[in-house]
Formats: sequence, structure tokens, C-alpha cells
Amino acid sequence: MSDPSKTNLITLTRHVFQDQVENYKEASGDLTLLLTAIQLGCKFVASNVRKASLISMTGLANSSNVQGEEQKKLDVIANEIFVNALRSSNKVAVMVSEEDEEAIIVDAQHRGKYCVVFDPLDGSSNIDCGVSIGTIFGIYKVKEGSTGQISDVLRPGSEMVAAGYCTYGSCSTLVLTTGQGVNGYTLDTEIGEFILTHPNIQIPSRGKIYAVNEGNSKYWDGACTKYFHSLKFPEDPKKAPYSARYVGSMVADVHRTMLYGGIFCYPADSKSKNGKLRILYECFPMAFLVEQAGGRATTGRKRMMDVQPETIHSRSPIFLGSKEDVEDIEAFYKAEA
Ligand code: FDP
Repeated sequence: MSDPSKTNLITLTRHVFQDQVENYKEASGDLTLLLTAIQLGCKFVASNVRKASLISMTGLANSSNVQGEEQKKLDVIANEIFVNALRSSNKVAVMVSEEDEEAIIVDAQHRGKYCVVFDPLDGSSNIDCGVSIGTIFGIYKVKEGSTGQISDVLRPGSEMVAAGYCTYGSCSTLVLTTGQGVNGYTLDTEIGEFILTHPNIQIPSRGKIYAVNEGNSKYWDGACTKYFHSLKFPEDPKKAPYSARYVGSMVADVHRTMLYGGIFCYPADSKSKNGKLRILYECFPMAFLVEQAGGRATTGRKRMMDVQPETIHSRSPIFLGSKEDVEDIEAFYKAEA
């Protein structure tokens, strides 16, 4: 008999559909279909990232996005792929992309009941040198009675119904939560399917790695300065200092934190008063995933998922990862209060 692990494959679609049938009796299958559109976007981007240098897709696209950053050709293409796939799924009412200044309200003909907030290609400064990058997404349901408007996405992260990211590195792994834990699915490029490879991801309660842009240390506040110093020069002489790892692509840094534990930080500082990362499509999805994996995510002073975003591109400081590591930075902020 053949090996069932090779023939009875648990694809992402099969797994999510099974979860919906078992855990949400009223589920219509719409979320599964919406996730199929997201998977298509991820597969297309994964394929283009792999051959970007060969087909001249690196470099600038001669335009800048809403944050005033230069857009890469791949950023533009990735955005178009996701917008088209999501619109044609007929499951989406509102889209917010890092690359578009305004939210996209889907026309009545194609409108569904979900809102998707996403960063189609996060970590774009790493594209040209082949370092891991990724896509991040979060999903809300439109509010009762709404046909789709900005207020459907200007909500705390705790109201998201699903979130995930996909890495484009040595392999492509899509990590997803629908609020029942976290699972990771690795793309088998030969059959074009994401296969369950990381069931029920649990972040270790304490790690040994910290990730932060140390180059900003002269701008840090007192809590951050003291916290990072404590990691490098532990008070207890028997304790080893933490290791530093910083890819500079949020998806890659968070993925490592999910699997190995530790802490990923993008603090506010005197140069960037609200930090750098965007609440809706960077901080919330990652906070949702981390909490579902048993970790913690904070602004330093408040649970990340409880933040109310003021605009679709608002930013926030963020610290996420192993529960005990995040509690440590929270204690430093509390002591400063
Ligand atoms: P990038 O600017 O390369 O797109 O929000 C974008 C982001 O990358 C994150 O992926 C990453 O964690 C962060 O910015 C890196 O910022 P710094 O270069 O300031 O460290």
C-alpha cells in the first residue's frame, strides 16, 4: 500500500473547510473561498519573487506609495494580483492595501461580506538582494447591516475573524488563524498547493532571541533603552545574553519568533513617534496570530488587539512574541509610567 502521508494530503483548503464544518455550524463556505483567492495571490507572488531577477522585476517602478516610499515593480504587481483575486472572489466588500492611499469599496456586482486588509509585499527593501519577504493579511466581516464602508475596517484587531502571512524565502509558508489556533502550510511548488506542515503552532513561553533595529537605539525612550540593555547584560551572572537577529522583513522576523520564540520589536522613538509598522495590515494580523499561538502582543502600554485605528494607514509601536519576554517589556513601560 502507498504511504498515506504522501497521498492523503491535508491542503490548506481542505483543512480550513473541515474546520469550518466542524466548528462553525452556520458557515457558508465563503471564508474558504475567500482564502482560495488569497492563496492564489500568494502562489503568484511566490512564483514571481523566485524569478524576479531573471525577468527584470527588481528595481523601482517609478512611483511612490501613500507613505512616500518608492514602490518596487514587484510591490505593484503583487498589489494588482491581490486586488484582482479578491474582487473576483465575490466575497469581499472592502479592501485596504498598503499600496493604495484609499480603501477600495467593491462594486455591488462583486460585493461579499468580508473586508480584507493587506500588505501585498512586506519587507520590500529586501527584494533586490533575495532576502525573505512576505504578504500579510487580516480579515473582518462587514458590520451587521453594512454594505461595506471604511468603518467596517476601522475596528480593533480583536474583531478580526482571520489573519495570516505568507513567507517568500527558502520556501513559501502560509501561516493562518481563523481564531482556533495557528497552522502553517508550506507551498509544494510542483502541485501548486499549500500543504499542512506546521499544525497547531505554539510559541515557546520564553525565547533567547530579540529582533529590533539597533540602529535606532539613540532615539529610544527610557523603557526600551533599559529593556534591551537587560537582554544584553543580564543582572544574573549565570544567565546568557540574548542573541540578536534582525532580517528587516516583518514576516521573516515574526515567522522566526513564532517558531523559535523570543521577541520582535518595532518601538516608537523620538524620530517615529508612532513607530513604523501599520496597525491594520501589519500589527493586527501578527498580534492575532501570536496570541492564537500562546504568545503576547503589546504597544508597550496596551494590548495590541485592543487598539482603535484612527485611519486605515495609522501606525503603532509593537512588541510581540513569547509571553514572558513580552511581559518583561510591559514591566519596563509600567515602571516608567
Ligand atoms: P520595509 O520597509 O522593507 O517594507 O513595514 C515595512 C518593513 O519593511 C517591515 O517589513 C520591517 O519589519 C520594517 O519595515 C523594517 O524597518 P527598518 O528598516 O526601519 O528596520
